[in-house]
Amino acid sequence: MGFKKDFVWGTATSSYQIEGAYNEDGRGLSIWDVHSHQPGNVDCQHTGDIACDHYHKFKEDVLLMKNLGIKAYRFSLSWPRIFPDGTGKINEKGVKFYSNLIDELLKNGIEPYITLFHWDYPYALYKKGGWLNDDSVKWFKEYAGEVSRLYSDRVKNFITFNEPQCFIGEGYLSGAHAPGLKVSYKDIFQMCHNVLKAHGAAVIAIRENAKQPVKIGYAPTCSVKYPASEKKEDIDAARKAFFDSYPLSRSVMWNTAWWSDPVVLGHYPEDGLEMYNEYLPEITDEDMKLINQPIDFYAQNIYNGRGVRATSDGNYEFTDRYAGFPKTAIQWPITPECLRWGPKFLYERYKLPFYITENGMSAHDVISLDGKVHDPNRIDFLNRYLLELEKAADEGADIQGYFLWSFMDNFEWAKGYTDRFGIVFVDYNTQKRIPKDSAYWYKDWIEKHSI
Ligand code: IFM
Repeated sequence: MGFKKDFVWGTATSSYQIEGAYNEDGRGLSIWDVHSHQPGNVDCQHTGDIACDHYHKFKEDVLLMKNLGIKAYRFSLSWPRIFPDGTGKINEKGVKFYSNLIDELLKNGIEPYITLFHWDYPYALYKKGGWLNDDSVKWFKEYAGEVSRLYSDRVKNFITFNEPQCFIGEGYLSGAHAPGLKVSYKDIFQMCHNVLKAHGAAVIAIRENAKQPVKIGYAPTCSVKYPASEKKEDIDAARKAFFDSYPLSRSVMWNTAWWSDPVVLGHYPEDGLEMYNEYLPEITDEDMKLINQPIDFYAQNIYNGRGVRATSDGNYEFTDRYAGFPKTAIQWPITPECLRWGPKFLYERYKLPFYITENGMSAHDVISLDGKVHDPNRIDFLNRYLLELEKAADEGADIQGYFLWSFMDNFEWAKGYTDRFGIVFVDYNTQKRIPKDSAYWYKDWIEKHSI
């Protein structure tokens, strides 16, 4: 069976990580500009001021994508580039930039997938309380409606949020990401609820303003729980572990069900409601109706996972990673099984057409003496992961597409430019792009798996 004939083979990036031009053409500040300019927040005091200079080099980048056989491109919009103050007055030059990018993609036969929010929150709105302010729902709705009005004549696929787990968990609980705060659980759960409401409001606004039928999705992240064996009891244990709500002691924001059940099923998971009860805001039926807007696809960013086995008392435990367990340069474990079991479990639960909206690895890439960038570890990673994804498709999950993270090396948030996730190497001194061996491998893979 394998992948569908019209499977969407893409790559992904995000605005702050690649665009640069942080203060050009009327762009407003985002919380990441302010955060990265504050000494001590990002490795080596790197900032996204210039990044990959994609703002100026987008035509070259799109051409490179085309030459590498990439069929679809998932990118995010910088909200403050369009609305410098987050709401109100629109920045025409910012609007034009994305319009030109979309035209360039379409001209080169590449399908655009827009993500509305990938973490670069307008600083002006942050100063008004950001996600903690109940008006944040209305602000995001205004932005989403405008994006739809501006681009839905040419763009058919929209994603509301990228990884709410991270921008709330890392931004406001661990403080590792912008805006670098550690707030109370009460505030955290209020923000979660507002983000989910903002998702629903955005879905409504996108549809209301769409110039043609559009497809709308949502892209959270997770750590997949996969079974330690093919035994039924281990599979059941892994499924349960995957969707169980995390206790407060365990990186609580990394919940899968907490972030996705309300969106797709219309309710928060019971175990979470019980565990977090004392910190929860008022949750009304009207809120849940808003959050539970029909969406067209479910997306998930998946990088790794954890093995789970059933225990004799009917519970489960995590399997140990053996000494020398493979890992990427950023120290994430390499667990290809997550691309089989993650999509299977998620499809089974949410029953929506499914996309992998991010997957890939960071490696210690260098330009070799022959002028090329050899990244055999990334090729091996991609090969193993995609073979597992194919198994999920064979086993019945309706998988529509895969977006490799990332098209090119970029600003890896608190790690600055020290980690390279791209299949295209970026020399930050010269802004030269060099496709790595993995880019040619992916090209070949796409060719073999397309009609
Ligand atoms: O670079 C990030 C991306 O912005 C969100 N998902 C994970 C990637 C790698 O850390």
